[in-house]
Amino acid sequence: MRAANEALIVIDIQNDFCPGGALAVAEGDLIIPRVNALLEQFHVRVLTQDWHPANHSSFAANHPAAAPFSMVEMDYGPQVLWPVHCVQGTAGAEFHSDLEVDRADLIIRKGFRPAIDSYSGFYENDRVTPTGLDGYLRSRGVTAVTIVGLATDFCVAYSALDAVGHGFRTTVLEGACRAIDLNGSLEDARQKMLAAGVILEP
Ligand code: VGL
Ligand code: ZN
Repeated sequence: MRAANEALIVIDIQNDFCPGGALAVAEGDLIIPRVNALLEQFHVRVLTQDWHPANHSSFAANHPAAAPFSMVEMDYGPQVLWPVHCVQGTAGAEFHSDLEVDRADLIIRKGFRPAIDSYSGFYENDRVTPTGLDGYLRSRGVTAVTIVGLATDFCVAYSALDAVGHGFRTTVLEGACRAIDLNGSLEDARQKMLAAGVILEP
């Protein structure tokens, strides 16, 4: 087992991010056996779940004439417009059936405010609205986090940058993640994580 001060944070292993899903990440399902094994090794285990209302502002379908994967300017800055995904209560928003969800201590849902997207498990994309994860980890005595899941260049990277910014020793296991890789976003995210002091391990 890992030390009691270490948490595993598993990002968004949901049907819509796996092959066949609405915003499928290539090989997204291949990481699940390793993630299940990791869940056995940590005392503190958190899952995040992308959880959008149907009228969510990150969906291209909710912007007239906007194409999926185009950019838009929100009140809080630039935002990618995504295909409709992870709508609350739908099969696409459920965790992949192979993920050992029962091993989780806490499930953090994010992206439920129609006007703000939320990539990070810690903060919404306005960078000021917290999810409560920081307080949960601190109250359980966590000082180091290991982050895995989908997608490396969006929700994993944003979560890792927030974690390291809040003083957690932060490791991303890249082999237990898969990326969307939109216009070089994977390499961009890797460089930002390295510059911020996130430890990238295979
Ligand atoms: C994600 C795009 C939109 C992710 C979530 O989990 O990386 N990406 N919503
Ligand atoms: Zn989303």
